[in-house]
Amino acid sequence: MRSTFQLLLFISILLSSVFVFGRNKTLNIIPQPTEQKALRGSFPLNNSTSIIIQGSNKELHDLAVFFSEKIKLAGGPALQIINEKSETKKIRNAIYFSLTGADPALGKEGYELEVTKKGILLKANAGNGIFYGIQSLFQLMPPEVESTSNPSAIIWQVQAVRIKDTPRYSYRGMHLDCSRHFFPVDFVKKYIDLLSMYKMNTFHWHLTDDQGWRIEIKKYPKLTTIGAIRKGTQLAKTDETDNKPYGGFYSQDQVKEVVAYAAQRFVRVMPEIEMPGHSIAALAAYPKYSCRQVPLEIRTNWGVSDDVFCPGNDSTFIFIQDILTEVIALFPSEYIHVGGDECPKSQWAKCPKCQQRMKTEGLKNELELQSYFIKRIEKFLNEHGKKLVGWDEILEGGLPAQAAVMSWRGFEGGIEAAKQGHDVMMTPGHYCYFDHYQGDPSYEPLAIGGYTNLKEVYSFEPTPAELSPEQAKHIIGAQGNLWTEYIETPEHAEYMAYPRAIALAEVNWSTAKSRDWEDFTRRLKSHFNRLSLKKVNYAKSLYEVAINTIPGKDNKGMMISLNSDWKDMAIRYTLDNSDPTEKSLLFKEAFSLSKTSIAKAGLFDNEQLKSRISTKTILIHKAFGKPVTLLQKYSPKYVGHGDPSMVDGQKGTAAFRAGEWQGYEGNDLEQVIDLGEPILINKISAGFLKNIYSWIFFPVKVEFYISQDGKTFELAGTIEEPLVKGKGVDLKTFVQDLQGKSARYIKVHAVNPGVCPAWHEAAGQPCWIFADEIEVE
Ligand code: TNX
Repeated sequence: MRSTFQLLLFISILLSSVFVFGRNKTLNIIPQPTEQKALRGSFPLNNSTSIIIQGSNKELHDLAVFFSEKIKLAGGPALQIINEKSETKKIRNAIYFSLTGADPALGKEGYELEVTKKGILLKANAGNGIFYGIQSLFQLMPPEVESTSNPSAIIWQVQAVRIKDTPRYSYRGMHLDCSRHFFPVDFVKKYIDLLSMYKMNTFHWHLTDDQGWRIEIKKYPKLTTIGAIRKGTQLAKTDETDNKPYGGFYSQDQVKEVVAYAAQRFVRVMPEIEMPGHSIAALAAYPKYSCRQVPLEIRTNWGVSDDVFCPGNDSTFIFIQDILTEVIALFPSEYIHVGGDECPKSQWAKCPKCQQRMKTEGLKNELELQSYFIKRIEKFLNEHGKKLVGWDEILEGGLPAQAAVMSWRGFEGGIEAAKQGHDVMMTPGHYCYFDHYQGDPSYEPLAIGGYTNLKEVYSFEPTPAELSPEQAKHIIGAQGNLWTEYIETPEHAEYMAYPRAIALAEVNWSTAKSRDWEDFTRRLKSHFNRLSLKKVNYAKSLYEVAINTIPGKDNKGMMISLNSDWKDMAIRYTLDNSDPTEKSLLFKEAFSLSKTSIAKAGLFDNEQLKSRISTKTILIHKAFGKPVTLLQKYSPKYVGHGDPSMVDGQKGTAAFRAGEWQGYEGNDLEQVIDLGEPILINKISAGFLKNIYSWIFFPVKVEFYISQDGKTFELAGTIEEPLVKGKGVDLKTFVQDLQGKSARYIKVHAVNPGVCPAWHEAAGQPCWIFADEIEVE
């Protein structure tokens, strides 16, 4: 009896949990609201639906216009806006926006939303909350609300739901570097619009750097007539330049337009004017504010310059303050970002005026001089009602009293600043640098380096556990950074920012407890549809299929394996260099190959290709999958595919971080392969990469040996490769002809050049050699 009862109880608990779970699965809002409950049915929108706003509140009226315009633009019904004084009026076929009655605990940005079959009630304590409620409403509507092309046959309705929502952090930012590459106003607006859709509230506009000054300053016109145009741009990762003049800047009118557009979306625009470093563009226009006071050219390549603003000279501060005066007038943001990062002190150490300044101010070293610089600027900003924000280098030599710190070199700077009682925006490189690769670099466009995939962004916890609750309050939020050295176009910028910015939006808004990767990706799938309709060039890298070779059963030979994180979708592949379709072979388990083939694979959801197509040539040769003995060890930084990497059939490409290459730092590659039995060998070859810019050289010598017993080896040939001065990238296969000699063992010894030559920027540092495959035919 008792057990039957328990069973029934168990089943009913199970059913109820399935029911709740199932219901939640119908809601796709990102970022995940604090509390939400799906209700039955939906609220239909039609031409007689009205938006009723409380009283004659101008802000609410503007929000109602914003809401109705977007629906109209998407081809939806034209909603009427009615000013309604009485707050108790019954809602019938109406959407009610109200600034009274919301839970005060929701603060300025929170909101309460109830959508039933009969009507919609959206309450908040301020316009910010109403705006975020509106964003949730859009996400409860068909995705076509993001379209601008009048889609037909859409049933315009809003899913019924009850929501109470408020953000975890008050600072939710995205940054865009418009100096390294310039982005047109229309794109900047689209970028801001996207931020606001995901309830982010800060656009960090990086307007000046060594490669271009991008904001009109009326008092100093040369900042843009000279400072906005560079002679050329570095080509990929080389020392070469395209020699094409490159420029662009925002006029003050355009800045105002962007600021107003953002304000309408409750996004603050925080400008960044870089100082004392990263200031070559300004100094090229006005060299007298540098220590050396010699003519300078705007940088055409990336990196850090030794010439920086001279704090020994009072006129430098007058110049900067004049600039900031115009900036302050343009940006209502309480925060003004002054950079402060990566400022070499070598010129200051040599500059008599700087040394004099240090004496009169009693500064012990150049770090304190940097701190003096930032503090002096902070004083000026504070006097004008603004707060200074700087990268975490502003901690060095002492933080200014009120400054907020953006922690980018990891968490440490942020932790230290929070302990000192300063507000902190967390933006550690590993999680927040969207200029990093987000997928296998062999398929991705060239990026600055690093690797930060969507899942890593989603796993980011901005508040370090070691802070006390009081200190933790100073972590005011997180930001994604988009540095654009290698990002030239709006399409590419969108590709790098999305969907990673969406993951970060949820990190910033939703409770840490509610974060759930599976559920996030489920919701994200529906957002991809919205992004497509909005013509956002988002990356599909998360769906990529990895093509690999793995050791076979009992460690014998190697098999081909195809992998993806998406168990509910199908991997289909071909081996004949054709693109896979919904009819191609379905991957079930690792398989073997008898001849060299080009494998292509894609991820399919209901017959639809979701991913980019992955391609890999698998080389099948006589050493493929044979046991290897490593006489010298590769670096843990570039392991390739581990010990069997040289015989796993996989070649590398120029993308040296892609994981195919095995790297040796300062030492040689030396490996013995056991072919299992004596065989006739025609050729042995070994593939290497050169990328001198990245300290990777060809071996100076490759020796090929053969042996019958694996103990005594006979030298079968040597190939020498003189080290020539240059900066190129190249791949080379070193081939040794053996003319049918018989052997069971082979040994390859590739000799590392040792240390980088005198002409190299890393002279004296260990050279790398990179190898991908040893082939035997
Ligand atoms: C470091 S982040 C920089 C930028 C570069 C970026 C590239 C920071 C404060 N400084 O100047 O663009 O790395 O990832």
